[in-house]
Parts: sequence; C-alpha cells; structure tokens
Amino acid sequence: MNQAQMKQAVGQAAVELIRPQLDSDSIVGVGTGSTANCFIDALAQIKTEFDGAVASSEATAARLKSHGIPVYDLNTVSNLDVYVDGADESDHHLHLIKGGGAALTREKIVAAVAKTFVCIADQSKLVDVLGAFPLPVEVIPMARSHVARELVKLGGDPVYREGCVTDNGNIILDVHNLSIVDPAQLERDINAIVGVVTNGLFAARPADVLLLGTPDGVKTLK
Ligand code: ABF
Repeated sequence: MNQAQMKQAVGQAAVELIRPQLDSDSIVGVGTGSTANCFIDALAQIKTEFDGAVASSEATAARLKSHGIPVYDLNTVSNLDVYVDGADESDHHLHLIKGGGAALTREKIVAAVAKTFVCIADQSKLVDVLGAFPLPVEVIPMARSHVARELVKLGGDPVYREGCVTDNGNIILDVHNLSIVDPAQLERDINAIVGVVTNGLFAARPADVLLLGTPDGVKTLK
C-alpha cells in the first residue's frame, strides 16, 4: 500500500468511525490537507446522514461545497461532536505538529470546540519526538522580525514561508532545528510571544484518536 492508498484508507476509516454517532442534526468539523481531502471525499458518500460541516480553511470549504455538503460558520454551531484532520507529525502521546498547509489557526479553533478530535495520517507522520518537521507559527505581518528573534532565543531557526498568506491574512514562520521534548511547554512559550497568532503544536489539546495508515491496514492509537 503506497502513501496515497494509506491516506484514502484512513479517510474511509474515519467515516466508519464517526458514522454511528451521526444524525440529521450533526455538524462535522473538517480539517485541511491531502489526507483530510480523502476524508471529505469519503464523507460525501454519506452526506444524507448528517446536516453539514464546519471547515478549517477556505480550501476545505470549497471542497465540501463541491460535494454538496452545507458549510456552516462555526459561530452558528452550538456544539461539535467531532473534528477530523490530518497532521504533519504525531508523537506517541498524540501531540501533533500541524500547519504545513498554513491552516493551523482555524484548525486549532475547530479542534478546541470539538468534543473528539480524530487525527488521520499515514505512518510516515508518527515520530518518537516532534520537531523534524519545521514547526509552523502564524504571525501578524508587522511582528515577523520580532517573533523571529524571539524564536531564535527559544532555540529555533525560523524561516519565512515565502509567498504564503493565510486565510486570516497573516504570514507563516517555519521553525527548524527544534527537538521538542516538552511540546506543551513549548506551545505555551511560543504563544507568549507578542505577535504570534497560533503555533502548530497541538499539545494542550492533542488528538483523542489517531487513525494511522500502515501497509498492514489502519491502526487505532489513543
Ligand atoms: C493539515 O493537514 C495541516 O495541519 C497539516 O499540515 C496537513 C497535513 O497534510 P497532509 O495530510 O497533506 O499530509 O491539517
């Protein structure tokens, strides 16, 4: 099974996992990225079994709408049972690095609202220690240099993501050379830097379930 097939398998597995809890009033939180797109395409096959979705990016909203799935503003949704999204890395405690797709802020917001966060990923994303993937940090444009200097003090090597403007009009710094042995503490430290909107560490609110695509099938980690 290649990586694309693993992504399709975990997308389908996520639909099978959440399907029993869905009813005609259900709103599903939906992530961003190629694995999340596999989930969207699988979710569309059962679109008559739930009401609609909340999207974590404009790209995801467009894909949902292309399938005829209603997309709701999060502010109109009183509760969200489940959020399904990919990740760039996960450790064995389901602490994640997200944001390779520049959607980390809305992803973190929807994940915070959802009762259950189901992460879907192929096996290449599972690591012992987070940090090989450069940590995305969303930054208010005028604060880019200040935030970069503060990230250096935290031991990182921030690189401006050229040509990237987030759905919220901000920029991304990708922080290289971090060995993240305490994800929750680093998440707090980066959030404390004035000018930071969001960082891609999902440790304060990790995933609740990880559906991991492997050549031997989909494994469930909790
Ligand atoms: C999104 O999924 C991002 O947070 C993360 O970068 C991306 C992973 O993309 P892919 O599934 O294409 O590897 O949630």
